[in-house]
Amino acid sequence: MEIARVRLCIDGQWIDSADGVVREIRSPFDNGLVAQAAEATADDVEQAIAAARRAFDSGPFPHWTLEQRCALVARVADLLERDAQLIAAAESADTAKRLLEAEYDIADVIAVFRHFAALGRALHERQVDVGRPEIDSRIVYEPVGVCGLIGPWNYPLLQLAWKVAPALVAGCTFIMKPSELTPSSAAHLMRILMEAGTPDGVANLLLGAGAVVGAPLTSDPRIDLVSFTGGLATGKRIMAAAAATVKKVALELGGKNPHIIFADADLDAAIDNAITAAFLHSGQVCSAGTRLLVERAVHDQVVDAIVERARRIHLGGPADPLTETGALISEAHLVKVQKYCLDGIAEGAVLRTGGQRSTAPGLERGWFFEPTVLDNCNTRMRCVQDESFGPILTVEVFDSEAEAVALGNDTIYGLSGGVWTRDEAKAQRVAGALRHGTIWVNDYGPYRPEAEWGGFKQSGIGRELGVDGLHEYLEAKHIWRNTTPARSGWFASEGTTA
Ligand code: TXE
Repeated sequence: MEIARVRLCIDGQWIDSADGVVREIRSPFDNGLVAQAAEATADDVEQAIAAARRAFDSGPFPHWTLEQRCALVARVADLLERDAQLIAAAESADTAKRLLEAEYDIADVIAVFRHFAALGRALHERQVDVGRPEIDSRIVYEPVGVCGLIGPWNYPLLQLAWKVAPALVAGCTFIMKPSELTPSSAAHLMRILMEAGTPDGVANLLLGAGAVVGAPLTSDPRIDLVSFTGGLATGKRIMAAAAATVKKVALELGGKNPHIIFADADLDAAIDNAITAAFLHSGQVCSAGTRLLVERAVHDQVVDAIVERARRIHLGGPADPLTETGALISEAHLVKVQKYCLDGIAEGAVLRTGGQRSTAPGLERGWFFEPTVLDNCNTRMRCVQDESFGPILTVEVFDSEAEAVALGNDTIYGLSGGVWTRDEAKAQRVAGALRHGTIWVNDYGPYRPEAEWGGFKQSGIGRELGVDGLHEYLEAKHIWRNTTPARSGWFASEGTTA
């Protein structure tokens, strides 16, 4: 296989890093080399921030009309469609997710660009009726400015697309930094942005470690907004760093998502969805349904069925047509997932299946972890409270609707949750009472570019997608124009001043 060379792109130029250092990107499936990525230095970061600032302050882009920007974003969607296969293959190689899954993800990326192009066309200034005919009072929308867009490794291009597409429609300039583990698809996006006609400096690509490349994007005074998807600990650091210059922050920090099954549910569908919710992409999904809350009366039936099916999930590499889910992203992540499992058992959880690294034939060199079910859990356990981001499903039982809601909300996170019941009124009550950003009723997992995505509580700040996902990148400005200027008359008139 040809080893891809991934470079930085600053001010319209593809470059190696200032000191020529390269990071090896290795497949989580077999540790084989899949790409070599330029590792940006502090000097490269400086150049990129300066380029994005220049492009915003004095380049041609700020003079583009909204219609032109939307046309650009629509062109990007077309080009992504043309190269979808190539990009999916690159992303599958970096992440070791099966090719089919990567293809779905790229289709979603394209849909995101199309959504924001259409949404932008519908963006209008707003007239405010102040009750005085001589006053023209308008709310207009302007770009926030220069943005630092920092992405994770689980859905590398999709998570960046949620940021890049609205930033462009809004008229912002930006520096994107994908995870250092998965840089390849972002480089394809950068190539396409340039081909679509994005002016130099508007979009810039930096690659490399969070501490050296990501951190300056969160503290540099020339950056106006930082949008970040990743872990809670990093999110807190970013928010603190951004505070020094009061940057706008948009944070998506994962979740610990309750998946509630009542005894009156369609159990066949609920069990099947519970398995997908927990083990899709080996649990490396911010909205994974990793906390199963099951009504006591059906606990044994539900958990036995999940355990039996979890044992049969086919782990494999990206090219294996039998693969149902793949490897964890890295050895370090595997160690962390294993620890959550062991800690859970030490705290009293009952291991029903899985619980260890899989070294089945063909998987020995990869970071595979067996789909795991921990029964007899409670909210005091770390494996229930912390996001393990691995294929670990924890099970808690409840006896009443109130208890299900209380358990579902007993988490610092608030990203998503699911509820299964045939009782419509109960479903509505529970959906209303759960403090999470997305609730699925008798379903789990679908999201739409047209619908806002984001978290309550410590799952983050702000929303991506939908309408709000564009407004993150816009400043609302109120322009008040008096068509018949007159004296204010507040202070004493000339005739009466001393
Ligand atoms: O994420 P990090 P990690 C969760 C999941 C996972 C945990 C840690 O629970 O186990 O996070 O994963 C960049 N300033 N999620 O360590 O560190 C980094 O280079 C600026 C949830 O991989 O958050 C990468 O580009 N940037 C999640 C990005 O932040 C910094 C998806 C994410 O890395 C930085 C992934 C810094 N100081 C993990 N430090 C979700 N919400 O979907 C790191 N980065």
